[in-house]
Amino acid sequence: MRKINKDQALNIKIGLLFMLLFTFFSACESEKLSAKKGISKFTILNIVADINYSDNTINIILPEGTDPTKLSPTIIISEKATINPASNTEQDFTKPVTYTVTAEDNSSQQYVVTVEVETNENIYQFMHNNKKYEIVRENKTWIEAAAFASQRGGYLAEINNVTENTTIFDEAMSNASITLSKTSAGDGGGASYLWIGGNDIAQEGIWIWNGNNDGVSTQFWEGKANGSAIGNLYNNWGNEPDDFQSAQDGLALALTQWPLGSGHLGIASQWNDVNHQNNKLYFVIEYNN
Ligand SMILES: [Ca+2]
Ligand SMILES: [Ca+2]
Ligand SMILES: [Ca+2]
Repeated sequence: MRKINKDQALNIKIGLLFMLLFTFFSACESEKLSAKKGISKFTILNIVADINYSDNTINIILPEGTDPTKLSPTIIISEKATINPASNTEQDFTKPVTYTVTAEDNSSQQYVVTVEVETNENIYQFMHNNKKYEIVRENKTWIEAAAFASQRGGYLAEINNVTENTTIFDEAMSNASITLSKTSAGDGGGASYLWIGGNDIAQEGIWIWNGNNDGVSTQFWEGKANGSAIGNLYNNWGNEPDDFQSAQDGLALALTQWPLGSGHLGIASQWNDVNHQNNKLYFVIEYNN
């Protein structure tokens, strides 16, 4: 048996003491580590999600028109926990996204987030020339329709050429499920129309494109039916505008001939000026990319 001297014995004792102290403090430390790994709030675009704590799922319904592919949720989690993916980072929510919250003690909990985007059954969408258009089957005055378009990030369509006019007309008649009688204008010969982005509200006979009603506009026509195009801009008037009863300041694309029956003032797909306040018509929204 090897003998140890006093100094060696002391060193061993000190070593043991340090080991004991280390173990003691480590135990204290692990007792203090938090196991909390909750999500207390999950919001996207200021809309608060439903959090189901029994199965750790999170569901949120976003307004129609929201693009689910690029959303950055703001997430509030337990103190001292971390989350992956991080709060305020963009995710594609086309499919459910799994978030992992890791507590301070390194335990973790997964949460599956499902985003649903509401659909507006009154809106028919189509593409033309790489631009998105919508035909909205809701009855609105010209001003209301422009506000609706603007709120969605678009504007009442500004028709710049015959192809655009024909495409919108064809989509409206063939694909947009429009009941013609629901979007007719009494002062437009009883025919059916869609609002597009022109008006002469500010000054009679000065026809401008201003489909989001923001005051920034381009004049495309001056005068009545015998007037003239401005800047060679496209127009597709029937035997119009006539400012009938001095009260027609909204631009409408006809879906039928007018007056109904005779059609001597215009044919389907041509434009007419109709009363922009009394008529509540369906409308066409155009979006810039
Ligand atoms: Ca256009
Ligand atoms: Ca007018
Ligand atoms: Ca008219």
